[in-house]
Amino acid sequence: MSLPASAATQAARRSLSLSRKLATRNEAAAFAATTPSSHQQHQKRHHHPDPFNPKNTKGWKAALAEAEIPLTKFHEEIAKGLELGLPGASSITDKTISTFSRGELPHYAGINTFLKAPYLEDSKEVGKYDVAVVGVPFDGGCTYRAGTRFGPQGIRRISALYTPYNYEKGIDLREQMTLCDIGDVFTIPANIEKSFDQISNAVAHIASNGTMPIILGGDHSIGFPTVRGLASVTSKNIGIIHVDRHADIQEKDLDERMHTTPYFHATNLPNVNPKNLVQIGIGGWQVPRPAVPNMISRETNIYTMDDIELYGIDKISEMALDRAWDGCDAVYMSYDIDSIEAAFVPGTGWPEPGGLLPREALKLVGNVAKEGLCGMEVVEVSPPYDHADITSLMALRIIVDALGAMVSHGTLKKCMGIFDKEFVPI
Ligand SMILES: [Mn+2]
Repeated sequence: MSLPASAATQAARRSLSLSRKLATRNEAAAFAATTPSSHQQHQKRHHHPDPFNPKNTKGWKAALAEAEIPLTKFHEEIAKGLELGLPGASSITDKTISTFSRGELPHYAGINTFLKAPYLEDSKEVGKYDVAVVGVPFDGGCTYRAGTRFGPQGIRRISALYTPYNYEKGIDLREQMTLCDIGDVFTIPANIEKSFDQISNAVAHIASNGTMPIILGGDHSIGFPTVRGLASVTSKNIGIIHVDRHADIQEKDLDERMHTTPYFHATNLPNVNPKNLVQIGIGGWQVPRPAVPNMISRETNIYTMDDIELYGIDKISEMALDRAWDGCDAVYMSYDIDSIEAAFVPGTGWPEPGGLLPREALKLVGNVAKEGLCGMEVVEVSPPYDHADITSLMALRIIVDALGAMVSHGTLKKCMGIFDKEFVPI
């Protein structure tokens, strides 16, 4: 009896596959006979210092540090999840799993708050938390590609990927600080000035409660109202570390206070001195010429990528901290995602090749944040232009690395005492 055509084809394929495997095995055996065994190869290598104690590596020390971090909040989260989300099915062996996902796990599930932090519906309760994440979905200040109104959603969405634990730093944000997501500011798409007022009020409200605002932009025009909000509730001076490819210090652009203008207006505030404005990464073919005379007349501190290459990240960080903190009681960090090499951050409004590499950016952020911040923003993430969430992921990483640096160095609360003035809404 002859086989049907399709069965014959399958049999032929199986036979061909078997002969290929046999040929591969024979080749592998012949190769093994002519080369030293892996054991012999290993003996010839001298890659490690001698004498070498593997337990002296940072990798090993980080592993040991994990045992020192409590698991209290993790267990509380599990208990709450079982109470509110009901116990899991009887067939599930792991009894920490609930029916409805209510905590960190699984990472692909749940409502997308930032890092699965609790959503703070009642904004009046923000003072209960060390840090509040607030979205500013606004792209009315964009002068080329728009889309940053979706920045907060993009960053929150990819934040579901992260745990609160960082291996090298030996910290766990869930255990060592309190974080909430207060949601988004109600911005007005067609009105820059009304949106600015809303943003200043939101930021001033959070800070005046002693809680550090972490702002998810939005285009960089929000860099003025965020600082204005902070400055309105303190009698102290605030320095700004501004990481960007663009100077963002012209008075107006297209006749309005667009995303090319925040540091002209921020440094007009009585307690924000332009001599404490440090601008890092500036350069390329997109810095508008009207910005330049303002940088000179106000004597801001300007470091180009060439300066960074010449001095190195650690030295530039020291120089930046020195200038930003001089005569100030707190420092605010404004991080424009376009300061990073364009290949890593396609989802942004004005991509410019030649910027920081991700590892340089993270090192800089850690160095700056470890001295303490009174708040920070990450701006110009435009998810409609992003690929595989990489720009949002980079923005997320900058935020959690800044928080991690402050937790590691015990500086999370350092600047929050400056907010000594009553919040009077605009
Ligand atoms: Mn920029």
